[in-house]
Amino acid sequence: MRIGGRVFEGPGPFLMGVVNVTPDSFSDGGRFLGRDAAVAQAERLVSEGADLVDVGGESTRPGAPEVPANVEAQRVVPVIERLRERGCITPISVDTRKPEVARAALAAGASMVNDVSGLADPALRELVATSGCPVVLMHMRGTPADMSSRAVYDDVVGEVERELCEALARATRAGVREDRIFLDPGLGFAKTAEQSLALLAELPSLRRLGRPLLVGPSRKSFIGEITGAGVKDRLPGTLAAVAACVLAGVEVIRVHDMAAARQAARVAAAIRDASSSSGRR
Ligand code: PMM
Repeated sequence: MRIGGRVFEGPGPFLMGVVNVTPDSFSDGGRFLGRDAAVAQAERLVSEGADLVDVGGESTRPGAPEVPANVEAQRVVPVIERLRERGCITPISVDTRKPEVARAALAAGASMVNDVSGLADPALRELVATSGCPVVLMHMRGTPADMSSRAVYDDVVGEVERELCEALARATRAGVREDRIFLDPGLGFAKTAEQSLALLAELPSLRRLGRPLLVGPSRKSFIGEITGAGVKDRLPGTLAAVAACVLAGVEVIRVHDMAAARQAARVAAAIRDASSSSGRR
């Protein structure tokens, strides 16, 4: 798959670094709200091995209020512009649910849309279809404001698979090319810790949908529920989840702590590749 100026080939894993230009993200809220701090963080992620940088201007933590499109665009667009001015050639995705924000970000130099609502907005579907940019369709139910009350499933893996399949069909009916789509089970979005763990355990079943997977386990609350660690202390748990993603064949993993995740992903990939090339049963 081509994203911006880069072709992503082979099993990966490719790592997407997170830059939240928000006052209130659960993982790093307020740390990178100023343009220069956000640009410096993006450049640090790239120097530590990020294959992609994901810039977002709206917190999607449970219960977060919606941010007006103009405020969100004012947060992300100057960061993307500045990164491009400074010669950043790493592809940038914009983490947004809103067509106005996506349009402005793509014009400023972003190459991909990462939508936690799975292109629920028809205007965003149309924009992605006409621009031809790659897109991440993530699974969620409801919105960040009400998703916690919607984490009710009989069979979380089967239902997430079916709802991602519906999102994929909606997107392609609107003209989005199927070969431009990544799918993401949305760990922690309308999922309890137990449900996120079931999805991580059964990632290979999402491969039946025939699209590359992107997964974001970094610092998520399921790690806190298992270990009791606060958000700032979840790196070891995050690395265990990164390794699980790699061994399950996930193509792109979204993380905050790039250098550590890069090392964990490299070792897990070496284990994965050693087992498939050993020839023993
Ligand atoms: N998680 C967050 C935000 N955006 N996008 C995708 N595709 N997948 C995710 O799991 C995801 C996301 C929430 O985490 P953050 O507040 O640290 O960005």
